[in-house]
Amino acid sequence: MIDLRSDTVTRPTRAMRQAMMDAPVGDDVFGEDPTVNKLEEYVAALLGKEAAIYCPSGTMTNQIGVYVGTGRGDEVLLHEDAHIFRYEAGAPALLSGVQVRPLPGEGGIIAPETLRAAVRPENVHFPRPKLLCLENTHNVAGGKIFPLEKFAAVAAEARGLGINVHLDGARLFNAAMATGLPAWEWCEHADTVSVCSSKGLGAPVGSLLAGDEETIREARRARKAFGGGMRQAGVIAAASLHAFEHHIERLAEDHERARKLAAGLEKSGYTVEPPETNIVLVEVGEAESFLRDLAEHGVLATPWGKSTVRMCTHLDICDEEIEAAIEAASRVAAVFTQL
Ligand code: TLP
Repeated sequence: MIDLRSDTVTRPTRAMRQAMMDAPVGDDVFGEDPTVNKLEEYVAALLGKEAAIYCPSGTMTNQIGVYVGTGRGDEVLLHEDAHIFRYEAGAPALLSGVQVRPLPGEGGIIAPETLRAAVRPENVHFPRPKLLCLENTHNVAGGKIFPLEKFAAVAAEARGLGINVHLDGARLFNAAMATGLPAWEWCEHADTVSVCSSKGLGAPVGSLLAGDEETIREARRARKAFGGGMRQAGVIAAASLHAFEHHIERLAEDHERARKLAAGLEKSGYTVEPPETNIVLVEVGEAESFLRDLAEHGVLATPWGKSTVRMCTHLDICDEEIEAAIEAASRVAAVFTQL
């Protein structure tokens, strides 16, 4: 099967498994795992932040970001298609007791004026707006990049309004590779940043939350309370460290393959948005039946609405598989046009 459902489906490479085998370990709840400590320092430096904390998932790093950036009853402003709003099981309400305020915006981008209009003044009736969550690249929008100037502008607006900024950077390095800008340039405009090693970077597990030292100290308490304190976690942290050290540059290959895939699908008659990174959104008529037929031709993708499917390129997809996926989709299209 050619698995384009997500860039989370990758399996650890041989070199990554070797790094896991060789990792020195200790009890990370005691702060004694040398591999976890090294990973946290490495990622903090990569993002230009004072400190970082290693967690099992991007959901956990996002939710700890929400928790440390708010108090009970506060309001979190985010895009209506944000992962934190759509795909994290209601965790802001469940874990932090906050209200979320979804905002509109083309391509996952929130404009400064949209934020300004949504923020209400101090009044006994209103929740206090405390945190703005931004996402780069934007998953639901199809791996769209949040352009740096627009990101800086809305973050500056938030700061002017006394609102902290959290960046869901599950695919921040895709944005960095696609633009040629270093990841820390976006992070400068955020108080907390979540990055994942388990998406395009190809690790089996692991995300980090970065911020200033005081915030990350608080995040350590939250991680323990949320059940994310791990012991000899160096075994898995080694995979993440390997991913950050060796798999960032190669994201450019995924982007190139996404462009090839989009071009091939378009040639076969599908409507495709030109991808900016590694996510391709395809209009297919009826998503469910298309996916069933596509699977019969050996290709998996994800439904992304009634008539849209998502295909992701990643570490485990090579050029031949892109060709084969295009061929499979064109066969499905041919059957459609015969009906
Ligand atoms: N995204 C997954 C699904 O949950 C939709 C995927 O297949 O794309 N932020 C963003 C922007 C994400 O795309 C994801 C995962 C997460 C956070 C959560 O990461 P995990 O799965 O590690 O909790």
